[in-house]
Amino acid sequence: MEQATATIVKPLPDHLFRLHGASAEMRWEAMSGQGYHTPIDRFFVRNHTSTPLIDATTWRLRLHGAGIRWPREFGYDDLRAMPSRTYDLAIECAGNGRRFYGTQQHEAAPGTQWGLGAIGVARWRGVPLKHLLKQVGVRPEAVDVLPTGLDEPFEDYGHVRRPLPIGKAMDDVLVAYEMNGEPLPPDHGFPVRLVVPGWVGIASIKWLGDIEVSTTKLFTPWNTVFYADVTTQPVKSAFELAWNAALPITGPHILHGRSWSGRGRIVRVEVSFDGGFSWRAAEHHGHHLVSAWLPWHISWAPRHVGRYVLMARATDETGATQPLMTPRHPFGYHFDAVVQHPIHVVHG
Ligand SMILES: Nc1nc2c(c(=O)[nH]1)N[C@H]1C(S)=C(S)[C@@H](COP(=O)(O)O)O[C@H]1N2
Ligand SMILES: [Mo]
Repeated sequence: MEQATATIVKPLPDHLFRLHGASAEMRWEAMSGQGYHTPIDRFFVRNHTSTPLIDATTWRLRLHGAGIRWPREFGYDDLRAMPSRTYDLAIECAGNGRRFYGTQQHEAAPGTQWGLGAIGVARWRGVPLKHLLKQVGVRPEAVDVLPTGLDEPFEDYGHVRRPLPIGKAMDDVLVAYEMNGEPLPPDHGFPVRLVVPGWVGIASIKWLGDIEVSTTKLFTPWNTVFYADVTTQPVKSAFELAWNAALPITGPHILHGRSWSGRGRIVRVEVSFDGGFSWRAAEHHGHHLVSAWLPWHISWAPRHVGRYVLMARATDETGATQPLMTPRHPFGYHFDAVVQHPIHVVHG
């Protein structure tokens, strides 16, 4: 587990992160007292290999393939000189919550044992991908758009790359060079990454170097072996509390949390303090955005000291509600069940 420090550039202090091999998970208590966005110093990192250090002055983004008319390269300054857009968007790993297949459902799934901290919301600024694609003359026969990362090849699978259908690429995908008002940090894709709203994190390719536009369906290990058949992210919720947090009996407490869905706005959040027997509506505050998250809070006066299990359940505008159990998934993606969050109420 020490390995992550060598493959990730930014500091990973223990109070902000849990390390998982080459990746680092945000501790949810690190969002407590924070604003809408996840600060860069606590945004999770998921690396297949390690963070490359790229020189923006020599870096080029190459657009090519049978699906475009005028193949060309863009430099960093070319992109920065184009009209930009700024969006608040979540990036979430498909495997976020995987640990709970084992701990809650007694059927552990293989892979990184993320709790709920493989998500972050940032303010991303960049050039809409459709804007770049229009400049290179997308042909009507274009089918897939394949972004490739400049990080080291992953095992025998080659560079990290995953095709996007042309419809999504021409819709709301951003070619981002800024995160929370700063140039992208090395760990999050400097100089340029994709941000693909609502989709699994693997779609948001970091350290972008190459985009192929094809006229046939494309296949890479990242849409056949890994992350096959996963696109949008389901509904989830988390409390801004440590696992096994201790709360004094002297209440009432205002408990904070956030809920999100890759499929639409969150419309309702309910919380249970009694194992799912009764549920109370949480209050929403702040933004109510698509493809980001909804912060909420609820007041609670515990009656006795001892162990409690907190549960939060959200519903999005498509009507999808978090179930109590997620069907088994061979790779442990898309855990959307209500998470049972243990806490202790102690003498104040
Ligand atoms: N080039 C490249 N892009 C990548 C990855 C990677 O390892 N290499 N990891 C992907 C995965 S699985 C996720 S969940 C997100 C994580 O983004 P973050 O590290 O900025 O949080 O980046 C995606 N883009
Ligand atoms: Mo991921």
